[in-house]
Amino acid sequence: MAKTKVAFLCLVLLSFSYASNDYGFSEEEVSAFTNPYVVTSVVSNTGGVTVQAQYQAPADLETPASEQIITNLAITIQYDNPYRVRFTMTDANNARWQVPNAIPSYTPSGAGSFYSLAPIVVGQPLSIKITRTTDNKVVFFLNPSQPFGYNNQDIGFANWLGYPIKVMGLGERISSFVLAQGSYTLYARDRGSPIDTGDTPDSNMYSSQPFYLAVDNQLAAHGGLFLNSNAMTAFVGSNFVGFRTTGGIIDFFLFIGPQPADVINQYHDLIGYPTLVPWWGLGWHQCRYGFQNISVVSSVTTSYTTYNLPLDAMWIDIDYMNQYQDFTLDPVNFPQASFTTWVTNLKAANKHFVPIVDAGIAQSAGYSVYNSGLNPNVYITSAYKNVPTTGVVWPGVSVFVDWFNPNANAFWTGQLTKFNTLTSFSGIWIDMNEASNFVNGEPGHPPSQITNLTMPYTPGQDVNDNSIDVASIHYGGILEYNVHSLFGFGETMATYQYFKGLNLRPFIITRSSFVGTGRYAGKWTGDNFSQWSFLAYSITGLFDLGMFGIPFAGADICGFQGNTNEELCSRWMQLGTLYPFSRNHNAKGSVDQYPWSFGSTLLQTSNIAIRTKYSLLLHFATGMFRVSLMGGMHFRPAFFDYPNDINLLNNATSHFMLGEGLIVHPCLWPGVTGSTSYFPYDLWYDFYQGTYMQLNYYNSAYLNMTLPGPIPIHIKGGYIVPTLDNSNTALDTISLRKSPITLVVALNGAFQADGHAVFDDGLSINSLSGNLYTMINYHYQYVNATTDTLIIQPTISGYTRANGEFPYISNIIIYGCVEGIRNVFYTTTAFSGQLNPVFLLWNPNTSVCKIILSSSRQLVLPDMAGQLTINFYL
Ligand code: MIG
Repeated sequence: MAKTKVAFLCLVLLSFSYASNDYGFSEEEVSAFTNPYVVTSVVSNTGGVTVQAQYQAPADLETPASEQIITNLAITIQYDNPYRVRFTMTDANNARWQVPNAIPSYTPSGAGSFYSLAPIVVGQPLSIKITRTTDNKVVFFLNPSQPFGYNNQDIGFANWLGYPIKVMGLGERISSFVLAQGSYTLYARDRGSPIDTGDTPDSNMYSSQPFYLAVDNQLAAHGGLFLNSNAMTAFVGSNFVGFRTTGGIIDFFLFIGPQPADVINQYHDLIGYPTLVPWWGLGWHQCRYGFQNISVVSSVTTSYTTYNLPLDAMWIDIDYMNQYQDFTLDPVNFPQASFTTWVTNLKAANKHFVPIVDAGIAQSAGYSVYNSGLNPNVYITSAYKNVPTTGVVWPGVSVFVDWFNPNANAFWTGQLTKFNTLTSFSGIWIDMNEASNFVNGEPGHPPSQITNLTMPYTPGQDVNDNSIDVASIHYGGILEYNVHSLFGFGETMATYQYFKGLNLRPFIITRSSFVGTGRYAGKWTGDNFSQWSFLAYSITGLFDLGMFGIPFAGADICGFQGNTNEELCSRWMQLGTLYPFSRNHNAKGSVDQYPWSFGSTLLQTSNIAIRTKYSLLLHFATGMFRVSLMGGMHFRPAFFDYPNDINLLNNATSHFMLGEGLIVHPCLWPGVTGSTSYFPYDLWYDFYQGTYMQLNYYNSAYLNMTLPGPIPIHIKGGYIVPTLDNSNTALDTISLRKSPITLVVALNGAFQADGHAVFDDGLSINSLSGNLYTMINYHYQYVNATTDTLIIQPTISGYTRANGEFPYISNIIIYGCVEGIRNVFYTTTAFSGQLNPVFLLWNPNTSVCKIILSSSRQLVLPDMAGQLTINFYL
């Protein structure tokens, strides 16, 4: 490809973005950009198309030396399944870098009738078009009149839809949920939360997630994954999405849609469903950077009990380490004896310890961890000689494990095993795994032999910025240049192997991620700020991570960098306890932000918030289990549930869904005691009280948001949510599992409602694969004018409750109950009789019925073999 054209690629894509159907170029200009690859052969069959294409230099342009043109392209278009097409384009003559491990292997099943097959013509410039047949919309168009280039270190292409779209995804960054038109850098980098508006090309953060979701004006959606690990730019235009990468191949997956949630499911079908999360992981976590010593940690732990607040895990940051060396304890401030006493008590109180582990391994002669990685060598090799490449991180000069090395897993699991005997951890927090480097490249050397000066294209930043030398070499000769953004993914997979060896669900929180990370770990959003805007950005961050298949995610609650305040922290506790992963974390030197650090407003709000999460823990566990079973999202944009309601997309962070039945309206603003809030068109009831929401003409209602108080949650008519009574008293999720269950039944206009609950041991890694879970379906329906029925039906009964777990259903609360209930009968396969509730309450003003049972008249339900039917006589 000629220099002029290469230079134009970026410019052109950007310029095009500002004029939707009018490209803003004269005809001659457009034809000058014609795709220089001419098709030399096409073989089509039912599984796809195989194409050969050859570069033909446009006569008027010269080829600069820095561009190494790939002359012959081997192209396949594979009909993966009725909803997915895969395009691969690579050098027909030489092997190129391809991303391993990101997607599980699969057998293509061929096209259905939802998309057109791709016609390709010999002798023409390469052009591929795929149309969605349900609405005849183009969902992929490699437009021959638009820029396309395939050079060794500079590959560019775009999907030209030709109609306006809104684009989401393309992480990791801090941005609005719908991305502004512009260019976005994808490259793993340790950089704490710059705001990316699309014209700030070096605002890339910890992960590379080259997946997008696009929604058009008719609200039809398609998606794309550009499976490529090199540093790249993604271009978001008004009517196209383009990519320009610095290596690898074009491996692009198209998801046909047509609804946003369909696209997300189609994407998750490809990359694999997320790993199960341990029950305790869904509880409340406290962390801080800057714990001075184990006594401080211990007193924070004790304060949780003193203030009668639930807590499931205490985390310790790099403060515990000896000279910041992984897998060691500081003998002065975290001496082994006091540490062991603390962690023993912690575990006796049903709580867990999660330590940080950093990516850099100190290069220190007497450090046994470093030494054991030398023989056999597991480190990434220097570009200069056959020794480990080095960087500088917290412990000083450090080396980095090469996750491509076949000995790396054994080394890593060995270290974790030893470390567990030292610290009895239950989960691992992996930080700095971009991998971060405080200097550029190797100390004592120039940053790299591969730099902006040698690269024909630089995506936003020098690839060596805060990176180990990108010319460093991995096992088998793989260049760091190609796999830089895969470091965190590799570390995550190795850490997962450790937990798998114990048959435990992994509790791994990683900072860097790539396509496929969710199969192994959860993630937090990194170094946010204690600022109101970051409260809202956290919602965007979790939507993105959910789309990327990493649903177990959270942001640092109350904010990391800078000082929080009581009001912000109170709002953050309200919202953050509804993240799937709820952890309060703070930077060193910032004011304390524990629930008790300010005043009674924060303390009371924290108590309500954490206990609300615990009352919903079975709902969270069920929702997360279902995502692991079949993909999709639990914490998700309301727009995905109401894909015809553009208001929900335009104000995506004002509300979110927790599963199908609950909508949350967080308070994201200071000085506010309530807000007029928008609801999607449906029946909604206040989740706590059962009062029916009267919506105004604009589908809005005023929601009280006074502090201290609960976050507004509403349940949709037609849904049943199980809640846990012991959330009032429990101080951890282990005791919470002994809780009776209250069923909250919200009726729709037809007096119906449905829900689910999944029960398992909350710990085993094989609960899903081994069918060691019980799934209960709840179905409430109108039978006749005097009878309603609740059917409780186990669909899978693989889990036997441990003694005392989820002993019975204590209450059935019915919202939208327009008549009082006089009698309750129940029938099981073995028995039938009258149920004698302690109380049958009906409030005609709120239309709430409460059937209060007692332990002596218990309904022992969760793992029963047969169906249970409860008849309510009105
Ligand atoms: O260079 O371990 O994002 O959560 O507290 C900073 C100290 C290293 C960055 C993490 C942050 C953590 C901090 N770490």
